[in-house]
Amino acid sequence: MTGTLTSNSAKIPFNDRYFGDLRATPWTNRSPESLRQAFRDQGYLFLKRYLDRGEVLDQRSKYFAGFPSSLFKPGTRQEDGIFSGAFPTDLPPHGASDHPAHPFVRTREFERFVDSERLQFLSQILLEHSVTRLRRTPLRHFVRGRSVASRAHIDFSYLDCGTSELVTIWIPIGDCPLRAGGLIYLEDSQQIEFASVRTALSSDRAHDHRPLTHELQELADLTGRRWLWADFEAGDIVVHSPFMAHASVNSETDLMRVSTDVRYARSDAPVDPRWRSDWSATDGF
Ligand SMILES: O=C(O)CCC(=O)C(=O)O
Repeated sequence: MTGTLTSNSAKIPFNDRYFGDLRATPWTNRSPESLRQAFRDQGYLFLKRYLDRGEVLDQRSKYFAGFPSSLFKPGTRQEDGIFSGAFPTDLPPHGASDHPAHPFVRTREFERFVDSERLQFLSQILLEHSVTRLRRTPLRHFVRGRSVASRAHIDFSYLDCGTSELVTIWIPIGDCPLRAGGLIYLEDSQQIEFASVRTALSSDRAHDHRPLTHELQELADLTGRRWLWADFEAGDIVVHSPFMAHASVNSETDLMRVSTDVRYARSDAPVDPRWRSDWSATDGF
C-alpha cells in the first residue's frame, strides 16, 4: 500500500494506518448461525464469487448498451465499459428520467437480477425471517476525472422512516479494483454511536445531515479505525449492516465503476415509504 487516495475533494494516505483488508468470508458449507455470527461481529460479509460472474457481466453489458459510443475508449468493446476520458456533452444528469440508468433499473432483466433467489436466501439467513426487497435500487456509475464518490455514511440515516431490520447488498457490476472507485468500510463501525461523533466532523454538505463527512482521514483519526478495502471482481458481493459506515474513493482508472445496492428487510417490518418506488437520481432520497 503506497500513495494517496482521494474521495470527493479530500485526500487520505493509502497506508497501514488508514487501510486494512476487507476479509473475504468463507461461505460454502457454512452454517446459517456461523454466517450470522460473522455478520454481527464484523458488520459485513464479503462473499467472493457469490453471484455468477457471467450474469453480472451481462448486466454490465446491457447497461452500457444504452450509451453513445463516444463514452468508450476507441478500440475497446462497449460492453467492457472502458472510459474514453470524455463524457458525452449531451448526456442527461446521471439517473434522471432520460439517462440510461433510469430505464435500466426498470428492466425485467435487472429486476430478476436483484430479486435473485441467492440474494433472498442470504438475507433470510441473516435476518432469520422471510424477506422483501426494497424496490428502490440505486445504480451508481463513477468515472475518472470527476472527483465524485460516496461520502462516509451509515445506511440507516437514509432509511430512518422504517425498520432497521434490513441488510444492504452491495454489488459491483463488473470488476472494481480499489482505484476504480471501490467501496470501503470503516472497521467495526457498526459498534460506534455516531450521534456524538458527527458533531466533530467536517462536512462539505452543511445542508444535509445524512452523510457523516467527506473527510475519510478525519473520520479514521477521530474513531481510531481503519478503512477496509478490496479489489472486487464481478460476482463478489458485500452484505452490510445499516449501521456500518462506508464510503468510496474517486475513480482513477479507465475501467468505469458501476454498482448497485440492494436492500432486503424482514417481510413483517414497516418499510421506509421513500424506498417503495423505483430509484431515480432525482427522487431526492
Ligand atoms: O456504491 C456506493 O458508492 C455507495 C453504496 C452504498 O452506500 C451502499 O451500498 O449502501
